[in-house]
Amino acid sequence: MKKRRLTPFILAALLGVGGIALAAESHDHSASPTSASASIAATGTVKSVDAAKGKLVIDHDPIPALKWPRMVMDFQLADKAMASKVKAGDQVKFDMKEGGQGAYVITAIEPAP
Ligand SMILES: [Cu+2]
Repeated sequence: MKKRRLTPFILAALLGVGGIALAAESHDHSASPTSASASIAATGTVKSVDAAKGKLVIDHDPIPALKWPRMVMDFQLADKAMASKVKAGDQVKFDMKEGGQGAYVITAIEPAP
């Protein structure tokens, strides 16, 4: 009886340690939506481009990783020069990551084929 009670506890302890080690090692290719450094791929249609501010308004498709429905929202470009790659009306593929305070930064963007 005592052994049966102990085993799950030990297993849980081992799994806990293993989980921490995994999280620390997998940040480069983690798909976790809660990780601040995770890049999230998305698609949508450019509504407007503000090249001076490096901002885009995109009508983006649903993003399951973030549980976002389709919506129109602002995105900051990681580099203002990226604004020249797209124009209003373009279908685009882009990568973004959380930039803090609910803002999202586009790190890569290209017209969708
Ligand atoms: Cu959105």
